[in-house]
Order: sequence, then C-alpha cells, then structure tokens
Amino acid sequence: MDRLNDIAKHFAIEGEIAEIKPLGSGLINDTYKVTTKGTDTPDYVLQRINHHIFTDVDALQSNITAVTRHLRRKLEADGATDIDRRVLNFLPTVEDASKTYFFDGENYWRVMTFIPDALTFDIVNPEYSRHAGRAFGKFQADLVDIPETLVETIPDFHNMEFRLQQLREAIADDKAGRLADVRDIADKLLAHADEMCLAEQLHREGRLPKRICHCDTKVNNMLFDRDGKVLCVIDLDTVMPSYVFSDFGDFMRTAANTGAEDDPDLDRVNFNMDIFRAFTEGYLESAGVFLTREEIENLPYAAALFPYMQAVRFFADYLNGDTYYKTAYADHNLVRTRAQIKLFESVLENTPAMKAFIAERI
Ligand code: GN1
Ligand code: MG
Repeated sequence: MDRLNDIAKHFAIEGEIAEIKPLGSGLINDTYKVTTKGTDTPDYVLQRINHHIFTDVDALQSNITAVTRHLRRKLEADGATDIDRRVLNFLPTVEDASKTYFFDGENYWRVMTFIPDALTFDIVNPEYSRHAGRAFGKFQADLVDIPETLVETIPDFHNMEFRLQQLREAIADDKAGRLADVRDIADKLLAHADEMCLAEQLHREGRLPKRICHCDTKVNNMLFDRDGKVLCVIDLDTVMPSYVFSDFGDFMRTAANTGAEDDPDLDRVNFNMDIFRAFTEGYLESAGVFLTREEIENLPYAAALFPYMQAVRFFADYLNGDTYYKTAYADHNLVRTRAQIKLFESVLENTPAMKAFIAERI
C-alpha cells in the first residue's frame, strides 16, 4: 500500500489519496483503484504493466496516446458531451509531462482517470451485445484514419501460424513434463491447424487487409452506463494492426459462451446464437462502411478461430509450466484449454446457421 502510494505520487493526480485497492480480473497486468479523499477530485486506476509481455513500454504507451487522442478528436467532432467518460485519459508523470508511464527501477506503472458509474459485465444479453457490436465496429471505423503508424505491441499476437508454431515447440520441449497425460488434446488441436490458418493464407493472397483493431475485445473490456449504453472501450494495450476477425472473434469467444472461459463443467459451455446474431447486426451497422465482402463472409470463421487460438495459447502455456497467464490453481490452464475446445466445437456445429445468417446480410 505504501509502495503503491509512492508510485501513484509520480503521476499528476488531483487530491489526496485515501486508499488503493486491487481492481478487475485481467490475466496480464496488475490493476488497482486509487480512491481520493472527498468528492471533488476524480479517482484513478493504477496499473503495473507486465513488461515481460509488453517488452517495449515506450512504444506501448505511444500507441495508446495516439489512439486515445484520435478517439477524443472523433468524439469532439461528433459533438459528444461526456467525452471524459467515453475515452480513457492517461496521466503524465510529475517528472516528465511527455511521459505517461513511470519506471521505478524494476517495474513500469501508469495511471488513468477512473470512469465513475460505469459497469462491466462477464455475461451480456442480446440487447447489450448489439450495443457492443456497434461500439466495437465504431471503434474500428474511428481508427481507420489515425495518422500515426501503430506498433505491433506484441508481434504476431493473433497470427495463428505463429501460435501453432509456439504450440509445436511446447509439445517438442515438454518443459513441465505434462504432455504424456494430455496428448489427446495436442492431437485434437493440431488436427484443425490448416483450416484455422485461413486468415494468414488470405492475407498472403492479398485478400485480407490488416486494420487497426482492439485485439482484446473480451466482453468485460467495455464499460456500460446504467442504461446499457456503451460508454467506453478499455484495455488498449493490444490496439494494433490485425485482421478484423480479432475483434469480432474475441467478443464472440467471451460473450457468446454460455459458460465461463475456464468453466470446469463443459456442459455449461456452448455457443449462444442469440448473442452472435445481435452482435453481428450491431457490428455490421457501424463497421459495414469499410468491411470487404471477404471479411464479412468469414465472420463465422472468426467466431471459431478465437476459441481455437485461445485453446492453443492456454495449452502451450500449460505445457510450458504456466509462465504466461496468471493461474489460480495447478491445472488452471488445462481447464481453460478444455473449456475453449468445447466452445470451439460448439461454434463449428453452429457454423452453417451463422453462414446462412451472414449470407442474408451481404
Ligand atoms: C489476456 O489482458 P487480459 O487478461 O484481458 C490476453 C488475451 C487473452 C486473454 C484471455 C496480452 O487478456 O490475449 O485473450 O487474456 N492478453 C495478452 O482471457 O496476452
Ligand atoms: Mg488485456
């Protein structure tokens, strides 16, 4: 607490700190809420950036500054009134006003203004999904003309070929000695490898562009107001050039799962077509202005790709001995893998229905 207090003081916060407490459920960074005394000053979010994963923190924060500045300008141009609640605001450090991160000799930290009266959800209904679809589509549409060239903060982040290569290495190395008991999972994942690399294939053929995407559109990375209206897209670490499938697919993976990402009860894990339909309609309303036919036609593939990719990533981490994702118990990454495979299979069952739905909207 004292240490966190000292770190927060390196940022240009208003007011006096009352308390600092853990916030949220991210698997990568450590997040805290900084409450200030009284009601006249804002509260803040303090984050320790995982610099083992985001190795170039300076580039990371430059991306985020460019993105938030551009989104702010769009809101101003739209005549939005509540701009401070619609886009994240990162604070400069006291020592250097051009920097939005502080290095304490060991860790990197940043602070943003806390957006009050906002809600996050792990489960949403179709109506909220429609709003979310519209909001993520608008997020992509707003960033189409960002003047800066954004850095890939994690190179090859959503490159399926690369993720499979990592899995193959994890299998070959079997660092934690866990492979023998789970070889069936490795076989099952690798059996779908070729068809799941469609995006890279289309990109090589010049049929699929990279656009600025959010790349972590978990449903709980969106703030809603009390009326279910989307306020703000958060967690901007992975905003970078990618295929639009990233944002469509990761939302489906989290919001259209009737169970949890790490559900131990696979009967609870199924793909919810009502969420798919609502989100797709909202998304096409706002992203339809720039999407190509090829992108739209392959949205059902995107819905399958993300649980598949996440299963590959969780499973590789399990084989490597849990070095990437935070885990709460010994087999957590294995439980996550199984849940994501179950979701992937349920998506495949629903693919003909998804394709029919999309075909009517092209
Ligand atoms: C990580 O930041 P967080 O916890 O929302 C991960 C995502 C995964 C997600 C799985 C930088 O996201 O790619 O989809 O966990 N972020 C990074 O829950 O690897
Ligand atoms: Mg994240």
